[in-house]
Amino acid sequence: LHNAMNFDDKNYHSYQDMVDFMVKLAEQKPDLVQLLNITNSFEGRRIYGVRIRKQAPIKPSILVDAGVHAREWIAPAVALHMIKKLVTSYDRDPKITRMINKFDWYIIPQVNPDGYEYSRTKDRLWRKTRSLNSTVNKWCTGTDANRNWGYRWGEVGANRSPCSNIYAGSRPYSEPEVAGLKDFITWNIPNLQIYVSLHSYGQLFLSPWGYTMQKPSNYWDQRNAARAAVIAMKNATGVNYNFGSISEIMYPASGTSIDYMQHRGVPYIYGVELRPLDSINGYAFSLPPRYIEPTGDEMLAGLLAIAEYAVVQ
Ligand code: ING
Ligand code: ZN
Repeated sequence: LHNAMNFDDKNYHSYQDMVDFMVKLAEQKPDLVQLLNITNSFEGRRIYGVRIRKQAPIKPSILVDAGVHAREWIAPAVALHMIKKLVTSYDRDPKITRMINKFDWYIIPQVNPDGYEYSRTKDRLWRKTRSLNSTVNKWCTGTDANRNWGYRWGEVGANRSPCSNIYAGSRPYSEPEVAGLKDFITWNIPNLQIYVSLHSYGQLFLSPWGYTMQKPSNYWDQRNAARAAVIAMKNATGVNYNFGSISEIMYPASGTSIDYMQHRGVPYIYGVELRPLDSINGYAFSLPPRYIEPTGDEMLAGLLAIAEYAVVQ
């Protein structure tokens, strides 16, 4: 890849291609894009992200992560599409320019590269990390990276068996990907205002809590921001998204990054289930590449609406 602007963001890519894009982009646009070295995966891959910031001083932050679950390919593809669109639209699109001037954007498109490569080459429906387990079930590999966070770890909607697809891990932060991401956020992302974790599928905006049916005190504020996002998404492409708390409209789940961020006091937190709506057309996790652009465009419109809402509050 000689020019990051030639990156084909309308197709799915190997992890190495994603990294090449981010490295090249940061090289070509140093005043707008900085490469972030997050941590290393279990198998030793380096996990990168980008920060989109137009000059100091430090502003409030937005964090987007994707790829937590290996088989949900649309999530990293959408994150990469958004990176490219944000960068190419700066000083062209007034809304995007304004929100880059108001926030520092941290986007980490692939936080589970081991699982992703395994899904690409061995088992398309792989979900977890690829860490080796040392218990009696040591022939079962991997931990659910969205059950491995330390707040209310392993309480509900998580499993203690390494053979489960929702295995919580041997202890909180047993996964280097999760521990490294948590440390990076703690030490390197100041004043985090908006956190969005991209998953698929179901077309849902999910807010805390996952571990309980109870609603956090800022539930209605989060709900109002999500309503603005859902309207913006509909205006962008005609798509329909629904909103609710994780435990309420999906299923109880503890040890998620969403609950961790809520516990830390981040004001706007969403787990997003991207397209498709359901599996009746047979796509499920294998959404054809022609959907990357509209799914990315509507997600960016939703994010910009949340950012706008947070600025006004
Ligand atoms: N669903 C999520 C899961 O981890 C979720 C639900 C999403 C929970 C975001 C918390 C945050 O089970 C998928 N599709 O993985
Ligand atoms: Zn997921």
